[in-house]
Amino acid sequence: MNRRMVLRAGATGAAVLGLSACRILDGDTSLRRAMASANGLTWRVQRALAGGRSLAREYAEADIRQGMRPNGVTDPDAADYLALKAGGWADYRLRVTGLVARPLSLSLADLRAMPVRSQITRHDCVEGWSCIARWTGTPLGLVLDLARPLVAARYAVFHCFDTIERGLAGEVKYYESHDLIDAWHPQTILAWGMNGTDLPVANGAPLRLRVERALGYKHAKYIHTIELADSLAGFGTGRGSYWADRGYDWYAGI
Ligand SMILES: Nc1nc2c(c(=O)[nH]1)N[C@H]1C(S)=C(S)[C@@H](COP(=O)(O)O)O[C@H]1N2
Ligand SMILES: [Mo]
Repeated sequence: MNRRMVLRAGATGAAVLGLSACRILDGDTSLRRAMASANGLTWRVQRALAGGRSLAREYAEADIRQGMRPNGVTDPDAADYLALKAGGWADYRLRVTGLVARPLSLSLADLRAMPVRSQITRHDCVEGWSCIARWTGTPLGLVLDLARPLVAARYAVFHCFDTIERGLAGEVKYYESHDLIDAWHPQTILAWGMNGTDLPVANGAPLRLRVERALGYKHAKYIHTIELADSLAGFGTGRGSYWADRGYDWYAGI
């Protein structure tokens, strides 16, 4: 691309961000198709250049200057979620299913007994705000090692308790997905702790994902199941996440 094309592409991007993003990306517009192909390109270029192992910046304790701002769903009202919450998460189980040799059902105690990773990172929401917080949890790669994904597995799909949308077609549950490079990335953790305490409900209790080189919406909160799959076609409308189904980038790398 020459300089003018880059500038024009940048201006288009800025205009899109300035508008209410969900609305303009509704439907199968040419803008949406252009953004989808740019997204695929970023994914491939990132993987080719960095190989997927480069780390997101980590910060010092003194950089945590405010509480972690909750966003999206902050208080799920699903009956199964409320029952587990009332029981102090004693009956909570994380299920790992799909294309795995050994399906898992892990309690929070099981997860906490595994090696722990703690990291201070910056969360960037597509709506234009950031927060630095300490996240503590179990590396996702270690959990997947236990489940032994089959060779056909290409994606990890995260199923969440919360209803993000209610409409004529019924309830829509939040879901997300990642490729297996991000799933095994050293900073990708299933977090059960935040800023030195148990993960609050507003921020995804009892278990939420941190995948530090991706935008905020890729960090699924309220996870109950991780499903290994060979394609994203069978989930939602097939683009890999609640927000990707509504026109946002699936990869959303930063
Ligand atoms: N299950 C679920 N996960 C979610 C969301 C949500 O609404 N439901 N919102 C996403 C968005 S847009 C952001 S910015 C972050 C917010 O995380 P926080 O509440 O800890 O700030 O969670 C992401 N993960
Ligand atoms: Mo977000």
